[in-house]
Amino acid sequence: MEDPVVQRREEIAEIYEKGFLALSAVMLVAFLGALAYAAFAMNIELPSDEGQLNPREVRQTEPFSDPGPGVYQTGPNEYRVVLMSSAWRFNPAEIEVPAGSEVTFVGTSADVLHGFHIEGTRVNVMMIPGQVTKITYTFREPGQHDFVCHEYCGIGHHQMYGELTVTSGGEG
Ligand SMILES: [Cu+2]
Repeated sequence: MEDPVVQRREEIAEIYEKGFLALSAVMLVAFLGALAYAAFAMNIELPSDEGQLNPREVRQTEPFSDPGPGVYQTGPNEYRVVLMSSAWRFNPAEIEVPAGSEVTFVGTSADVLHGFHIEGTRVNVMMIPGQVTKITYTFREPGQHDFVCHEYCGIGHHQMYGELTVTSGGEG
């Protein structure tokens, strides 16, 4: 016959164990739910890996050689910005798109590590030498957004900024 005190302790331990197992399951579902909400409802996504290139030959490599840095319309409401970061400027430093545009930024660095952050948006990526970064964002409201380099890149870092203008001009 087992000691009733020991038996009671084992029963209590089992209740706690089941409780914590249930709590772990609930938290797992809650965290997965939060992740799904961020990804689908809030449209938060990670910048995607567009491939690598030889950092010494950025200016001879597509799309940075051809068509080269700039803003290109790719569809009725779609734009592609080929963005070159180098000490200490962005090319292009001025970007203009109409409201409602889905803009895909394809960028890299021609020298050292830079950052690219468009204030007021979730566009916030690193520009890594040898790495091509891609991120897509839809600008719904007309307005102006400054964009800055947010990775310290040398003595001219504070001058490394640009401006993105979302014009009200047409949803077309
Ligand atoms: Cu910088």
